Amino acid sequence: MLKKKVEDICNRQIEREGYSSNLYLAMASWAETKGFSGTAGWLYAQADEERGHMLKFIRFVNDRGGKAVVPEFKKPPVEFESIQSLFEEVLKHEEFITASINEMVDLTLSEKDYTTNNFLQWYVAEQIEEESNAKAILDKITLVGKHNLYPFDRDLLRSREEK
Ligand code: OFO
Repeated sequence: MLKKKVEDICNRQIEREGYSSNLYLAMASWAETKGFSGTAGWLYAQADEERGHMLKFIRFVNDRGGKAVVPEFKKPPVEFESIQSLFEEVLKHEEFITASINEMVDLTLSEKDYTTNNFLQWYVAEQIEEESNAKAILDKITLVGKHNLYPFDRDLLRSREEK
C-alpha cells in the first residue's frame, strides 16, 4: 500500500508527464506549420512517449492500492521563437523532470518505500537518455548553423524512420 506522501508525489508526476506530452505536442504542431516535418515527427513521437510515461505512473499508483488522479493541464505555449530555442526549451524541461524524479527518489528513501524506489529507477535511466538526446540535437543545430536547418530537419526525419 502506498503511503499518502508517496501517492501525492506520484500524482504530481502524473501531471508533469502529461504536461510534457502536451508541451511536445504543441511544439510538434508549431514545427509542422513552419514546414519542419522531420522536427514535427520527432516531437510527435516524443509526445507519445511522455503520454506513455504518464500512463505508467497511473497504472503503478492504482496497482499499489493508491488512487491515480488525471489532472487538469496548463496550456502549453503556442509560439516558439526558433528551432534552436525550441530545443533549448526541451532540454530545460527535461532537466526539470530529472530534478522532479530525483526528488521522488529522495522521498522514497526517507519513507523506506523500496518498491516505488525500484519503479522510479526506470525513469532515472530514461532521463539520462532524454537529456542526452536533447543535448545531441542542440549540438547538431550549432553544427549546421541556425540559417541552414534543412539538412538538420531531414536528419531528424531519417532518425525516426530508422527506429
Ligand atoms: Fe521526458 O520525461 Fe517523461 O519521464
